[in-house]
Formats: sequence, C-alpha cells, structure tokens
Amino acid sequence: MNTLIIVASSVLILAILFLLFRVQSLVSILTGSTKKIAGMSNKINAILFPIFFISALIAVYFYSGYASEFFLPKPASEHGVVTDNLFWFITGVILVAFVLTNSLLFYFPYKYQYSPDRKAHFYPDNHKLEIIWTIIPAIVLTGLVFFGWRAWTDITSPAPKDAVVLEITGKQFNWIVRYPGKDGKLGSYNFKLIDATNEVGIDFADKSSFDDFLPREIHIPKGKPVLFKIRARDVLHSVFLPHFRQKMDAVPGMPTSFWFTPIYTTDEMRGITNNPAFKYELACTEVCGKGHFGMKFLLVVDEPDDFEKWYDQQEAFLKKNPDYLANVPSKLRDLALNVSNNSENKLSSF
Ligand SMILES: [Cu+2]
Repeated sequence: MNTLIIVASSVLILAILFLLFRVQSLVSILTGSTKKIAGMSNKINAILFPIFFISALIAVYFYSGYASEFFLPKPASEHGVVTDNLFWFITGVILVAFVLTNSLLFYFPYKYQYSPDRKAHFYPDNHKLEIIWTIIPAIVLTGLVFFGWRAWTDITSPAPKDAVVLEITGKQFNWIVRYPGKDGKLGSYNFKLIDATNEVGIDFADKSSFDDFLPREIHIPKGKPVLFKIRARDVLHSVFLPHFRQKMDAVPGMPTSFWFTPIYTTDEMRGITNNPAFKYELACTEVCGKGHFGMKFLLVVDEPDDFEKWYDQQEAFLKKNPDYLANVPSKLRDLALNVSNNSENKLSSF
C-alpha cells in the first residue's frame, strides 16, 4: 500500500510540474517573451533530471524490499548455493556500474545546462579514458564469464560414480519418473514399445529393466549426488527444480542431464521456510501445450536411511504389470520373475 502511495504521489508531483511548465510557456507566448521561456524551460528540465533519478532510486529501494518476499527460498543444493552467489555477485557488480554511470548521466544535464556565459568546449576524444573504460569492463566480464562457465560445467559434467540415478520423461502433460531398481542400471527403452501402461517404452529384452520402478513421487537422499537423465516423448519440455536452482530442457530425441547434491531434507526445509506444508516440486518451464500449467511433480528429500527404506519398498514395474512378462525373451523369463518379485536378493546374479 505504501509503495502505491509513493508511486502515485511521485506521478502526481511530476504531473503538477509539467502543468506549471505548460501554463508558464503559454503565458510567455501570450506576453511575447519567448527568450525567457527557453531559459526557464532549460532550468526546469535541468532540475528535473536529478530529481527524477533520486526519486527512481528511492522507489527501487522500497520496491526491492517489497519484492524480496517473492525471492526464491534458500537454495537447497550445493550447486544452488554456487548459482545464487554468482547471481548476487553479478547483481552487485551491475548495481555499482549502474548507479555510477546513471548518476553522471542525470547529473550532467543539470550541471551543464544552458548558460549564456558559457561556450561549448570541443573535446573529441581521449585515448586514456577510452582504454580505461574498455579494459576495466573487459576484465570484469571475463571474470564473470569464467565463474559462470565453471558453475555450468560443474552442473553438466559427468556425475560422480555413486550418484543416485533417475530418469525423467516429459510428455503432454505430465512427467514419468523411472528408477533403475537395485542393480543401479536403467533398462534400455524403445519408443516403439510405448503404450498406455508402458509409458516410457521400457525394453524388457534388457535384463537391467526387470527391477526398474516408476514411482508417483521423486525421492532423493540428502547429501548424496543425484543424476537426472532427461528426455521427452513428444514436444519440448523443461525440467525445473527451483529450490535446487536446476533447469534443463527435455528434448525429444536428444537426452539431456544434470546432477546436484541436495543439502536440506523436506523436513528441514519446512523449518527453514516456516511452512509445515512445504513440498519441493518439479515444474515444466517450456510452454508445451494447453496442459502445460498442470505439469507438476512432487519431490521429497529424505535422510539417506529413509531413502534406502523407500527405495526398497518400491515395486518393480514388471511386478505391478505381470502382463509384460510376455515381452521378456523366454530364456530370461524366470530371471525376470525372480528379480521383479524380489529385487533385493536376486540381483547378485547379474
Ligand atoms: Cu511441459
């Protein structure tokens, strides 16, 4: 409300100044003293420049306090902390450069306003100045690009060997998540095998697929690297995990990936955000059709022990859908039955 009042009064003051100026111009035209108007309008314009700049700075200051309510909460991954630090550092650099250059930009029209006693000074170039204002931004920008590049390569580099792997497939209009089961290997897939139940086209000729499971919620352990393998079934989608500061397009025919390490469990984040109903979520950030808005998937960060427990309780796709055993080559069918029924014990045979 305060912001609204401040903005409204600033607009009102500007409007009044403008009207005063207009009235005075008209009066001067009527009385025939046009030279005086030029001098007067110059003065008013000159004073308005710094006034406008200072009021804009005050408005930005108030607005940033108001907008901070909508900032993303604390980053919940190691990469998120790096990304956030980089963001705030860049914002700081830009703010300093902005305030410096714009202070001069708005101050100079005031300082060098028209004066009959002053003649313009011809000052075509200054090599030293040119070199300084080229080299300093060049060094700062190179530094920023370097840190940004390092953060990016870190997120997209190969995940550590012990990373928890999961596959996420975007389709119009939901996400399908697949874990590799106890063997840690995702079974291969083939788009020709997609049907209403086998939504990602799991290929049951590959024995790594026997224990794959497709849960309704993503679970990941705190403090361990997690690798998301991303693909799309139809159009472009984009996997966005705002709390972990992760975002990657899901592209049909071109698998992508990223990895990160979560640092707060869902429960811890409930404490941090002071919101007992807090849930991590995954959203689609590529306008992919009319159901785009509904592409939400919940994500839970567990303590590593709870995660193991949850992982062990999940039922393999083949166990839930025994009809698909028919797709398993006959010589592997016994193994498939064993693995899917009791994935924990039988995997040593792989
Ligand atoms: Cu989408």
